[in-house]
Amino acid sequence: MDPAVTIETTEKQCVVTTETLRKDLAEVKTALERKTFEAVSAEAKEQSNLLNNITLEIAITGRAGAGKSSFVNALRGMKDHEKGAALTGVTETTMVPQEYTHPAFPKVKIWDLPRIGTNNFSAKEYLKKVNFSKYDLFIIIASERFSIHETNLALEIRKNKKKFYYVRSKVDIDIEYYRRSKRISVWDTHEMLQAEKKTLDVIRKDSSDNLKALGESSPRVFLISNWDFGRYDFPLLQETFEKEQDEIKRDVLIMSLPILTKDSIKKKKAAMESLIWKKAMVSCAVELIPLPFLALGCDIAIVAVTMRDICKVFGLDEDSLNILANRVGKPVEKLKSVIEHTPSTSNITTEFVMDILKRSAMWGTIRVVELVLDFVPVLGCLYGGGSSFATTFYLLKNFLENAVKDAEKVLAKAAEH
Ligand SMILES: Nc1nc2c(ncn2[C@@H]2O[C@H](COP(=O)(O)OP(=O)(O)OP(=O)(O)O)[C@@H](O)[C@H]2O)c(=O)[nH]1
Ligand SMILES: [Mg+2]
Repeated sequence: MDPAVTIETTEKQCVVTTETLRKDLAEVKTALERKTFEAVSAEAKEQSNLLNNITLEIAITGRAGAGKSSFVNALRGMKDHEKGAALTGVTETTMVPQEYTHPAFPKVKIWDLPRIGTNNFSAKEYLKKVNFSKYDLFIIIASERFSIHETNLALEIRKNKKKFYYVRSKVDIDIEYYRRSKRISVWDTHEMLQAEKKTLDVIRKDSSDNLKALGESSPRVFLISNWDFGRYDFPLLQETFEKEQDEIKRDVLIMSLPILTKDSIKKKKAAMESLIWKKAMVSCAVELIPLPFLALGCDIAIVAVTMRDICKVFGLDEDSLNILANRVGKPVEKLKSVIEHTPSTSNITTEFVMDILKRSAMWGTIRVVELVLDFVPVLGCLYGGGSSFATTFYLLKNFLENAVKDAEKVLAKAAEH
């Protein structure tokens, strides 16, 4: 029989079996098999604070009225006209890139760039003016056919070895136009789905042919609606730019994009799992606070900060909940009512973590440590012979599992009619 150890990290229990532990620690084990303990510790230290250290700058560009500012808002999970949102439907031209920081992670920035294709437009000059080298990726957005301005810009971006993605916005308008022209009732689900598929197929082929005619050999175009961001090709676009970023930036991207589907929660969970073993290594390597009642130490402040980051990543902090409530037009209290396990971020203090640790003093920690060391013996080099690592790891892991459950419930509540 697989030995199961129950540890009580909060009111909820976390059951650790040999099998779950092997899954939980697979990544750290592989890292330690491939590199020295010192190299893995150093990397863990560098990467453990990626949400506060790594910058991610996304540039949105396109012609007048293409939907640039609306895309900026949708990426930030915001509604147009919300306080702090990018202004949409404006007629005045700005020649300066507008910076919008992510509501929860200030190192993630989305840039609303000036319009392209205005008088005497030169892609080279434009990129110089907007200081192109600082962006990690460009979104080139058009609400109609792509023109020579978009392809010239893409060519120039490619020359400068940066990534770009063609996005065709406002597909909801095309679908609605088709529906009306064919007199399809909105209540006829089957016909509606057909109408949607037909319209998207036509736009896809048309955009692709149009870009080929302009010299793009194998164009990729993502069809989206800024008004229904989780639908159409946005999930595919998200997946594509995640795949094409380096590992670190990819994790920042996954952690910071808004939760639109259950799949985004799954991806965020995987990214956070990869982060918490690094946090656990760091937490027992620096500024140790000895905890006599547990005969071990771990950096309580790191644990508290990580718990707050988990809340932000899963949209469970106050600001994210307010933004979501606004987006879906529901009182924030309604969304909060389904959160069962995750405390409000303002309550996640070092005292809060201490309290959990104190209450957990009688856990089966020793058995867990034995299991951990059995699987990854080298963790015994860490402070406390691995016990600090196991404590921090399972404390955070349990918090993460609960946050995932709460995020799923909030998503379901937000989608309720
Ligand atoms: N139906 C629909 N309308 C959209 C969509 N995206 C943007 N719009 C609307 O299109 C208009 C222009 O959108 P903006 O986001 O302001 O476009 P922009 O590219 O920032 O425009 P400028 O900054 O003026 O060049 C606004 O009225 C938006 O509400 C979309 O996907 N679907
Ligand atoms: Mg704009």
